[in-house]
Amino acid sequence: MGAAGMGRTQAVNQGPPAPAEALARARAAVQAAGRIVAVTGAGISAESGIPTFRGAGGLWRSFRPEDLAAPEAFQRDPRTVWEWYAWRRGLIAACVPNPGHDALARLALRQGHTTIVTQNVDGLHTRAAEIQAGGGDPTPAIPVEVHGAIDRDLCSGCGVRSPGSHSIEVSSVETLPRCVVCDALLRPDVIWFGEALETRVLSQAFSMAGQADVCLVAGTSALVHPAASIPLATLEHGGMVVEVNMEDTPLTRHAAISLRGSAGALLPALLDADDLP
Ligand code: BV8
Ligand code: ZN
Repeated sequence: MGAAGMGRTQAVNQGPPAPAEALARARAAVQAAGRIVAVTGAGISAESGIPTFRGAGGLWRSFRPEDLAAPEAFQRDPRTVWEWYAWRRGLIAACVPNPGHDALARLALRQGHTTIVTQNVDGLHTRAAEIQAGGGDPTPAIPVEVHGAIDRDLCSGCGVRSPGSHSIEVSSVETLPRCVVCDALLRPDVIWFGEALETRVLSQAFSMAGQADVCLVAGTSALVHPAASIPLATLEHGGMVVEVNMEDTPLTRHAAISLRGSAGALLPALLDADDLP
């Protein structure tokens, strides 16, 4: 039982059950696949209690992403940006991986040729990898984090990275965290809108997708580029896209199979080996 078995996970409307025939076809494709790349978005963390960006009650429903997740916003008003990220850090710290994260981690640990690529910055895939590895080597299930990690700090001056603190005083600019090396303001180590993704990380994600037989896309609106194009690399290589989402996305028309339902319910049904207890 993953941590989700011990922690609280969020019951979400799982929508109508995915047709058994589509699920069986997707299961067969995954089992026959030599190489698999999973690309995840905020939807896979919804059942852990982390609001998505664009859905109802989402993180960005109340303001535009450019208002906070952008270098200009940090330049203009670092205090408000830190207030939002400190709040998100606190929220995430109280959440645990859910059965969707756990099933992906078990597949990667079992199957050996599975790469998890995530747009999420919440670190839940890493926590699921460590829990599911049960003291063994979690590395095969550690994700490629294309948008960075919210629990790491990055110096806005000299680029030094450090573990993010959970007790940031956001009452004034003067109390915001500063770099011990150059005294510039620290920022969360995430990729903001208008910022380039790390070339090495992005090339790794596209290269793995370009070698995959199946790209399993779970919980993303497929609106944010260049991450949204990663699954297309699998198609160009002759592989197939299998989508898990509560609704249609721009990727749905590219998917050989698109399963409607929640990642927390569908991924264990799709991925867990037959002989799992
Ligand atoms: C770049 C980190 C170039 C920060 C994030 C026009 C103007 C300006 C820019 C652009 C433009 N057009 C395109 C761009 C580029 C822009 C972009 O794509 N904008 C979009 C909005 C149009 N991209 C960029 O700016 C990127 N950089 O292009 O740089 C460049 C090149 C060289 C030199 C300089 C610059 C940088 C993009 C990265 C932005 N950072 N996050 C933070 O988190 O605070 S993006 C943010 O969105 C998150 O990372 C998130 O993961 C990502 C994608 O969102 P989703 O994960 O898909 O989440 P969403 O809420 O949208 O959807 C959830 C889905 O889950 C839904 O489909 C829902 O149905 C489903 N769901 C819900 N519950 C469940 C579920 N599914 C299954 N089970 C459930 N239970
Ligand atoms: Zn510095």
